[in-house]
Amino acid sequence: MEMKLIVLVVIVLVAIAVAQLMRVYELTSKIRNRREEDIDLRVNNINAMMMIAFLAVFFGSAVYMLFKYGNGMLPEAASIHGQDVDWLFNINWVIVFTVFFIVNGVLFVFAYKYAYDPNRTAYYFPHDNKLEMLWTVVPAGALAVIIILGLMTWNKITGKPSENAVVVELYAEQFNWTARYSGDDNKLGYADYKLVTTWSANPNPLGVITTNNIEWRLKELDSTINAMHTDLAKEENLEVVYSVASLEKMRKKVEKLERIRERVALMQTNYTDSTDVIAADDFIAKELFLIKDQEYQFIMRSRDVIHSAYFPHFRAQMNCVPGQRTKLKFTPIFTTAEMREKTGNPEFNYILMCNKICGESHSNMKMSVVVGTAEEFKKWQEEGNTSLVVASVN
Ligand SMILES: [Cu+2]
Repeated sequence: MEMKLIVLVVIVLVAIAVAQLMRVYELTSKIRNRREEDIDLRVNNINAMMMIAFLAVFFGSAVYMLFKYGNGMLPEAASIHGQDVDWLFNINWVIVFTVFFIVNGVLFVFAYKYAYDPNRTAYYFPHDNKLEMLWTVVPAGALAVIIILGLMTWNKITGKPSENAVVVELYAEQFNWTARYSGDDNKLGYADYKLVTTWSANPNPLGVITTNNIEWRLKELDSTINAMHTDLAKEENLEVVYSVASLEKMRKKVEKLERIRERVALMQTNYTDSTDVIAADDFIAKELFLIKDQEYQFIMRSRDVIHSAYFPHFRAQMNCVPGQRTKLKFTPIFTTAEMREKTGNPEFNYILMCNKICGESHSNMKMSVVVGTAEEFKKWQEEGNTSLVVASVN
């Protein structure tokens, strides 16, 4: 604390000293009958030279960093559209660096070249329509090219998938991912957050809709609602005393659960055994196994807050929003083994990360991703890495 105070006092005193020095300088200038902007030629030329010196250091360090870090930290893109994204990035870099070197070069060279010279007067140049047109149209054209190319690539990522695309759901929650494969029918069973339960009797963490899950959810809701009514009845009989606040909270919660129960009961009349069939072959996994050269259509859902599914090596990212289904597609083109060879890193693994700060363990929200052949996928499945979503039905 004391140290901080001393530092603060020193800073304030230095500021006052600098202000006073400037004041002294101004006063002496006045006495010598010189204006503030009157600088002798020698100092002026030193300043001009410094412009060139600065430019050399500035460009030198930019080029140095370009070579040292320019390659980026990600290996070659491992998806079809990922290669397009990298190409687009490179085009942007070419434009950005060209403009950067031209504009800054001209800025500092001119500052040097046109430094004050007592034998030269300024050229009067108020306006030029051609010049105005040129520096409006050229940047606008360059931006249009960047935007149109970007939109074309974006549509490739988010557009309609081909008929061969395999549908996989990525379910995000604080703080993990679950992958749900759509199975042989390539159709994901319906899901509804109102059916989400981790009740041990019949867990349904993804809220998948089946007649059985609806039945179990109703049982769970009934049991919770009844228990709460029992508690409220005890309070009415003066067996227990709750604070006004907690009583209000309990009443609100019961009302909410009853509303949910009503809607779940409605689902029971709307859904028949045919919905069970769609969900019956869905299977989930805590690791994402993808087949090389197979197109995938990912459907993202979130249970709680906004997350973001980020596959750095496939150059793919999409937000996962509660109450919404967001989509993204890509085709992996290198297996994990091939990528290990490419990167020269035998430990290399693909990864899915959360790219929205979603809570305290956000940084742990990852899922390992493996790319292999169709045979390897089958083997992976047989090794028991997956489980049916409706396994607990029977
Ligand atoms: Cu997250």
